[in-house]
Amino acid sequence: MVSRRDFFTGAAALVGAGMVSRVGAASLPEAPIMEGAATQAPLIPPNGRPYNPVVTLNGWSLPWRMNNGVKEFHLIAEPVVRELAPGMKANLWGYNGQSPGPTIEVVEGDRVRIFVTNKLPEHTSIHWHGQRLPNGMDGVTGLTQPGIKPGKTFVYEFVAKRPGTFMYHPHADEMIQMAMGMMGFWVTHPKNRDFMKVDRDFVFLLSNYDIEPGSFTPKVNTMLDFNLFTFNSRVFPGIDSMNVRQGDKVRIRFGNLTMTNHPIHLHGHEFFVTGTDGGWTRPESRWPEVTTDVAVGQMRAIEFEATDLGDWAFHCHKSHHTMNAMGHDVPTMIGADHRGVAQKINKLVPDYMVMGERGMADMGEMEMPLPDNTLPMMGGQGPFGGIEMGGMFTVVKVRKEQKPGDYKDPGWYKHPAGTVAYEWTGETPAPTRSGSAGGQSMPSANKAGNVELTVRKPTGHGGHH
Ligand SMILES: [Cu+2]
Repeated sequence: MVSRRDFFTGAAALVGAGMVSRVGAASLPEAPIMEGAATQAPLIPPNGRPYNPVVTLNGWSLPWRMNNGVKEFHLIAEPVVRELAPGMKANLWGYNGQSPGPTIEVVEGDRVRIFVTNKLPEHTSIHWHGQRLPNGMDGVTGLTQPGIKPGKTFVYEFVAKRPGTFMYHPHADEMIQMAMGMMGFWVTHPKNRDFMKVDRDFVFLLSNYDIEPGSFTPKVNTMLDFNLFTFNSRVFPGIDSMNVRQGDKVRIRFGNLTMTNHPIHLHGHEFFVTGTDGGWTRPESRWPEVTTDVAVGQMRAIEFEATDLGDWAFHCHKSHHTMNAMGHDVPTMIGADHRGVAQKINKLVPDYMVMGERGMADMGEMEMPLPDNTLPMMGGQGPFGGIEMGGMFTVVKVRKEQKPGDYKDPGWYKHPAGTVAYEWTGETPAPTRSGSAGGQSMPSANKAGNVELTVRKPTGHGGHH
């Protein structure tokens, strides 16, 4: 906290330098508002200790005001309209115009003062998840502070002691406020700019929503059965690609504020988990992975060298988390013949169609009339057709020509001739099956025809998380 003595000497120094008026010094810092969901260029620090800025996927970093050596930020908790992907908007709660709120970037040892103005219809607070700070700055309503009432502004102040990866979120009516999208990323950069240096450093949060097709506002009492799984409150094909130069050392940091775990998977490269909620991992503790699970409330930083050119998928490996809302509660129809039924219903309902009797791949391209303000269950067009993904899916684009510091989308990868899977156009003889028991190490207990399976996906709730 600022002592009385510090305050008066600080104010005198400011007036003396003629930089900021007495009124200015006592006033709130500006609260910039972001209007779109596009990934913004990294924020190059205009003052303070230098650092290598991060890039927030479909997000931005909050500018600050330097006041007597203190970095001052202003967050506005407020209702926002967030575009989840082109074609779908959601009424969420967030900070400074978007959900999630802006990323806050500071340097180890910085004194940080954050003004939080509440424009929500109920009280709130901000908890600085993972930080070392005075207990009274921890942001837990009722336990360490009273709630910030609507229309009021509170001030948090502490020294960012530990470099690493953090998040912020309310600790007041928490289930509702997080279900509405209130959260943000925080990076404390190391004082030594060369420590753990990388060429690209991407960050985002994982969040989930339950928004019925055709509606705009999340159902806030949902506990497990969410139908939209997002990277930074965006779903594929609305999530920007992460564009890097071949040979770049790439770091991707993510924090999980959904209500379930997510096995995050990268194609074409192995990575190491170099950071967790508690700090950087020791080099001798690391092992190579292509998937790492991030539990609720956890953060992970992964690093890899982008050696191989191409468009590499990066996604949650729970397949229902790479689908948008329509993918839930649809019974399995594979193998069922609906022709007769469909014909009969068609007489009554001309547009009637049956979903998924040859698998669900048709759904990616199907031109079924959708309710307003919803997304196809799976979508996104790639250079070879429908990508058939939604939710937590994006692409890491590795290019030779991508200039250092250039984050622009280079378009789809142009594969060298002879390096793409292709169709076999020769004869396709019937496969040879082993008919005799002696041909196998174990004779099969049930020959085809002996067993009948009737499988149907449960339609009730609570099954998927
Ligand atoms: Cu997932």
